[in-house]
Amino acid sequence: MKVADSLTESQFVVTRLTPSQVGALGVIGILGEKAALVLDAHFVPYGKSSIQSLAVGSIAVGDWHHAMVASQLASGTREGTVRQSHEKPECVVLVKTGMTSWEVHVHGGQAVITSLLGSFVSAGAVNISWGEWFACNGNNDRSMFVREQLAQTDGFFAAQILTRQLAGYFERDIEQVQEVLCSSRKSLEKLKAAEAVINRLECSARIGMRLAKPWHVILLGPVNAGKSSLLNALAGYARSIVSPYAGTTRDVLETRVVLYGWAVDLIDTAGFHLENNSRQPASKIEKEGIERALVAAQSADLILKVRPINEPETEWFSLEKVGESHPPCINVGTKADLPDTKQDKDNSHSKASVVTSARTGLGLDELVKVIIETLVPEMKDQADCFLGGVPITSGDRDIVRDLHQQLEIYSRDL
Ligand SMILES: Nc1nc2c(ncn2[C@@H]2O[C@H](COP(=O)(O)OP(=O)(O)OP(=O)(O)O)[C@@H](O)[C@H]2O)c(=O)[nH]1
Ligand SMILES: [Mg+2]
Repeated sequence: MKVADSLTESQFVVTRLTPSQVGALGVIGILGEKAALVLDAHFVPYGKSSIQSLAVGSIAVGDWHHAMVASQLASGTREGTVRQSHEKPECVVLVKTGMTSWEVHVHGGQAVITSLLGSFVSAGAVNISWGEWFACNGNNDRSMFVREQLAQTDGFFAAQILTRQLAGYFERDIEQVQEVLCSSRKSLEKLKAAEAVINRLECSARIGMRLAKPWHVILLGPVNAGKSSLLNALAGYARSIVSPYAGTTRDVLETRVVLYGWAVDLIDTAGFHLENNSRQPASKIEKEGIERALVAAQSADLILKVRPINEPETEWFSLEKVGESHPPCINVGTKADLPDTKQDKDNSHSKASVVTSARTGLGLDELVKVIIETLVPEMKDQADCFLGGVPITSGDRDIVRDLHQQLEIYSRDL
């Protein structure tokens, strides 16, 4: 990585370039004349190479000794110092990225990265955020935004789309259209090619504008319908409490999963009781839970309306309760493994878009497929729309809108 043009050489800064969670690898960046002194005090390269002889762009592998710097820097002597640390050294890779800038690559444990950062800070370096580091690193606002989104995103597809934007796919698409508009020789063929690019960009904008935001999918249904069991089956672990007692779930409970490569927050809710059910009225706490479920449903992207298919159908809940413009809804039948206790089995099945069993796994793949097709219909309808540039900011969308208008004018002159 090239280091900050606008950070001056007299500055001495250090930053953690990898996410702050535990990861396989940790990378820290250091800039400043004093960096070499600190590195020399801690780092013992394998083989003959010393860090003084390293050329820009080359690497050295060696041991990092944690407890060295203070005494060496204080005495100002580097040569001939006996390395006295009793701690086990870490194997690190040192990269010289510029005349006074470096990266240290180490395993991703928290303690070792904190220790490395601390070594530079105690020698006078300022610990800056990775955002500040990249902002000074010749990155424009858009690429900073992409990097920030990449750090937040969970799903494979969102990460893939963002990585393509970092590689300049959007800019290339825009240049292609601008070339057509600026060319002195107009042609229908060029117009069609440019229109195809703009169509693709417009098609992908809805998703592009919310890549770091997971989808919210809420499960609503009567008590004991199997909502929590279904959520657990989709998540792959026992996230929600399941029991044969009606009214087990009381609160709104969110669980992050990745379905078909998209980050989804599944939201479990308190079950509805039949209205005027004197045998099983909802308690005060359950009523509060149901209220919360309805509020959460208003801002969800998708409702799963869950109902056990082995029981007689009752009109327990109407979507109008969520609001006039409620999110799209999928009817999900549950407990398909149980014997049918009612007459009209075919009718019951046909009313459910997807029939599932949390116990046997029946229908779960189909349900995931239907969920993603409903949330991201673009994947099915125009599969190539995420393969190139994707507008990810309102500024990007304005550029696309403006080019669309210019293409319309261009087409009138043909
Ligand atoms: N046989 C069978 N039983 C199921 C299935 N799904 C849920 N159950 C059972 O149905 C009962 C209720 O399941 P829950 O998942 O707690 O239902 P819920 O809709 O979350 O219930 P509340 O939280 O009370 O609203 C439990 O005894 C489950 O074991 C299924 O697919 N097959
Ligand atoms: Mg429940």
